[in-house]
Amino acid sequence: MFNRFKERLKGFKEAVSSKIQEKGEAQAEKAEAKAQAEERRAPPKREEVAVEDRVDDGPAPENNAAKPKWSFASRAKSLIFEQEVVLDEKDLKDPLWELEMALLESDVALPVAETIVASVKGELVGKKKKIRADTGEIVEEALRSALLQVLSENRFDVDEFIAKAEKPVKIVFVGVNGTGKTTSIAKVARYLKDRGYSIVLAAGDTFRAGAVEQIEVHANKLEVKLVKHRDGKDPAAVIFDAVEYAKAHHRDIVLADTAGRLHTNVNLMDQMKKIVRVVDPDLLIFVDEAIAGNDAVERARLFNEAVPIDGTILTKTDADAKGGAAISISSITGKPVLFLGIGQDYPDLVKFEPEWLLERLLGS
Ligand SMILES: Nc1nc2c(ncn2[C@@H]2O[C@H](COP(=O)(O)OP(=O)(O)O)[C@@H](O)[C@H]2O)c(=O)[nH]1
Ligand SMILES: [Mg+2]
Repeated sequence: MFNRFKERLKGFKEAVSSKIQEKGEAQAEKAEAKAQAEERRAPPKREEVAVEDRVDDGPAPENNAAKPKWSFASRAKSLIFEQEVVLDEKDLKDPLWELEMALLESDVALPVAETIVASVKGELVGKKKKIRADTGEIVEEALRSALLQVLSENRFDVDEFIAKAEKPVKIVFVGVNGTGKTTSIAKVARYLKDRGYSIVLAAGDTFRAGAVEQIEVHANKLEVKLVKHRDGKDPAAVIFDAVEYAKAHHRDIVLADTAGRLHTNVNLMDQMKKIVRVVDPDLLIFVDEAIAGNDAVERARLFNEAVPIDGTILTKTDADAKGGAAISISSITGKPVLFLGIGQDYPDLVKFEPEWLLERLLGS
């Protein structure tokens, strides 16, 4: 997961480390030159001559058996690594450019990349660092806090929302074809069933041949009710009926499938608006795949403009090397990510938690 992202971030981390090293060495050289100049001015007494300066010609005389003292020069040398380096804006210019490129190449949306870079910069400028200490640590910490900030925007607890909402809770899933809507509905059905809720599925994809059969297979496997129309072509009517069924039978949650559609298809976008008008969903969830990167984020933005959406599910995160969509989608839409799909089976769904994602983005 996110292998390319991690790979690309390495360049930035190395750039900061070598800057600290470089600056530290320059500082140390100066200190050493100064110490040597002082030593020339006032040479140390006989017993203060450093070990390395003595010629080893046989056993040391009795009076030298005690620990020899270091010369000024070598003492300065040993202090190099204890010296603190302070990073300023100029030092960070190149590394931060490297970071911005890494983020953009990982499909992080431009405004989000800029926010992250600014926040990392704020964390690092003026930071003191001992050059011998692990330089990777401060960089890691700065990245962690910048990403966490972005991922924590629009926080939303879907469990709490569903627990408190009036029943039946109506949840409609929309998005383009093949991104994992139907699979996600089945996963969410399983997730909610495991938490004690009763579920009704609505076969609202009346457009694609085989779509009703596909969701029917899931309904049977999960042992939940499916509402479908034999020959109906109106998804709004199917979903409306599913809601009526849930009300009549005191079911907790309706999960409605819909046909895949592109935001450019005016008829299908109008159909989606009609569904929203007729059904008035409690949650309109946009589903897209993490591997689509920038495209997924752009589609989310356009769907949100058209309807608007309440949140997203990002699927196929398990197959995503870049991470950009997962980092950007909430920030760009202003809507929370509710779940991440991490595989093809029912349990391969995780409730979105910034910390969980952060571990996978930065962890090994
Ligand atoms: N690896 C992986 N595959 C997924 C995930 N979610 C869905 N898929 C696969 O994506 C394909 C399309 O899924 P489907 O639910 O039919 O998409 P829909 O057209 O949006 O309803 C199927 O082969 C799913 O198994 C996921 O989180 N990870
Ligand atoms: Mg489908």
